[in-house]
Amino acid sequence: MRDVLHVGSGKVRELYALDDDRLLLVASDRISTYDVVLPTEIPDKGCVLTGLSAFWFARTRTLVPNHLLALRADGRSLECRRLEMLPVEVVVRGYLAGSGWTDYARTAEVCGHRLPAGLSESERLPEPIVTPATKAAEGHDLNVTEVEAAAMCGPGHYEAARDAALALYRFAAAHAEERGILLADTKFELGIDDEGVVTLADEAVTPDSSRFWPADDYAPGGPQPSFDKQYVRDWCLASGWDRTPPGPELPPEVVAGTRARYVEAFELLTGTPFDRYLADPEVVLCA
Ligand code: Q0Z
Repeated sequence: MRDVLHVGSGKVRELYALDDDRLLLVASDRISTYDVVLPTEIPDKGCVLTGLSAFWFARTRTLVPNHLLALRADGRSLECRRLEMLPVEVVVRGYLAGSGWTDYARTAEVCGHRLPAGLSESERLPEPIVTPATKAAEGHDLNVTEVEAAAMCGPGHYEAARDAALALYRFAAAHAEERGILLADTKFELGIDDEGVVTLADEAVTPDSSRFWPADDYAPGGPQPSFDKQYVRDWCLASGWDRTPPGPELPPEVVAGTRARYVEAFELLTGTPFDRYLADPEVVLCA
């Protein structure tokens, strides 16, 4: 790209500076599993994730202000306001999965939330909980208590971020459930704008920042299949891969099956045919 400064790389995304006030977030077609980026891309995955983020940003902007300025015609790039990012990620969990389940099984608590005894893996929580994490150690998030998060962000900023995240989760989970997808948990990144307002940033409620479960197959008492990545995970483990880099190349049928699941999640959640999105990405912005 012409005259844009590369300012950061995620595992599967790139960040560029357009000017002092604006950033460009570009989602690639790369896929990671068990924290390893695979050598094979999933065609259109970046467009699916960018379109979903843009869809949620458009629909929640009256609930919580966000950083979206424009969705580019390539369907995979978002122009954003540059914010002062908070030093914690704000995870909202409606179900007990991942590190939430691990911590609960060991201590009956998750990030300082005391939960009822006897819950099983993947069970729905009585109320969603907010479990902040720091982006401290290389790649790996470290769960912290809300008291610790408030100390790191300043209590006013943390409380506003927590309230925003809970409101966003409740909205997105209700929308998704009506369309056959359980939003088990999702991670938000928020920042402060130039007027001091806590603002939603980064990506929003995508399969890369969330656990999406097919509602039809929901069976608490063990881990749930992931809506998007389950084919990839199952195939990788069945291939004998030991979860250390490099990951295996994916065969064409696994690529096609995975792409189809991403596209299905997009279409269920947005109600828009994915081909229409590719032809004119801004269709997802009319709330
Ligand atoms: C997001 C990240 C990515 C690498 C910084 N609106 C914003 N203002 C200031 N900073 C950010 C944002 Cl979104 C910001 N990240 C995460 C995304 C590649 C890192 F695509 N880092």
